[in-house]
Order: sequence, then structure tokens, then C-alpha cells
Amino acid sequence: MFQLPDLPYAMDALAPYMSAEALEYHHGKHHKAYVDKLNELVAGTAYAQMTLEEIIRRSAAAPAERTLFNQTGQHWNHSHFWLGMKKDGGGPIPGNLERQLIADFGSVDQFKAAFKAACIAQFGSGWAWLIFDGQKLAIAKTGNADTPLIEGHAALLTCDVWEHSYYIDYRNMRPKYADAFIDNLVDWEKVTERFEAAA
Ligand code: MN3
Repeated sequence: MFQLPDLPYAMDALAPYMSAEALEYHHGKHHKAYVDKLNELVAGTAYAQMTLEEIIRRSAAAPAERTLFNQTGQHWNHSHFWLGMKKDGGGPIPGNLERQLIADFGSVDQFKAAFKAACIAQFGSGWAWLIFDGQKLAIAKTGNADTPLIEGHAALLTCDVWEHSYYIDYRNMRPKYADAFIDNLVDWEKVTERFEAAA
């Protein structure tokens, strides 16, 4: 059985940038629904013995398994998203990662602008990402439940830009949410840890 992961912070820890109400709905209802549906779909099938990553790779390659892929992708993406944030996030970026950001984007500010632009430009539901291919950092966008995992890239940071992620706190203002995410929510120590693991 797949489990809804506990959040590594209190429900009100990310306020005012992400309210307890938004987190309660997003984690407790949206993410939970993906996990529940995933467990329903794999019960009694060969998938029940596989890891989440294996199911993602197999179902991504099988058009008939789109519903299963959507649940697995959303479970993986949300689990990644929660761990990339912390109370009092934002702030300085550890040196190793900062150097690579400057090398690949010109400056930290240019990286932040490119990440925010991806959050805003993703048409409809989806995700903005900072990814690493072992050589270079890059920004990516994915629609719906798609994930860089299937392209073999290391995902260092993601921002959920489905409306359910920001509508309670920001209504239709996705750009304000993107600003708050990158400036006040990101756990740069966690992102650096992922970068060092992939490097
Ligand atoms: Mn979501």
C-alpha cells in the first residue's frame, strides 16, 4: 500500500505564503485522493509489488495505463513538492548550488526569473521544475501529472502550479504565488542535498 507522507512541518508553518487551509486541502484532500486511487488501481495487480518509480516508468510507456500514470505521477510530484519547502524558506543558497546556478543561468536572479516564468507560462495544470542532467541545471515545465523522472533527469525543485495549489491563498494570481514560492518557501538546503546527490 502506498502511503500519504506526513508533511515535515506543521500545517500553519508556511503561512502566510501558504496557509494552513491551503495545505489542509492540498495535502489532506488532493494528494490523499491520488494515493487512495493509486492503491485502488494497483490492488490485486502485478503493480502492487512494484516501487512507485517502477510503476511511473511502466505506466508512462503504456497509453492504456494513463489513469494509473496520473495517480503515480501526482503522488511522486506532490511528495517531492512538500519536501522542497520549509518554514522561513527562501534566503541564501548554499555555495555549491549557487555556483552552478550562476554558471548555468548567469546569476541567481536570472535563475529565479526563469523559474517564475516557467510557473506562469505552464498553460493549465502542471509543474515547474529545476532539473539536473549531471552536467547542467535547467528549467522544465510539465503538464498534468508528467514528471522529469521519466526523462531520467534529477528533479531538484518543483512548484505545483495546478490551481488547487494557489487558489485559496492567491485566487487567480499565479504570479504572486510563484514569487512567494521562490522567495519565501523553498528549502535551499534540501535542493542542494538533491543537487549533490545527483552530481
Ligand atoms: Mn497539487
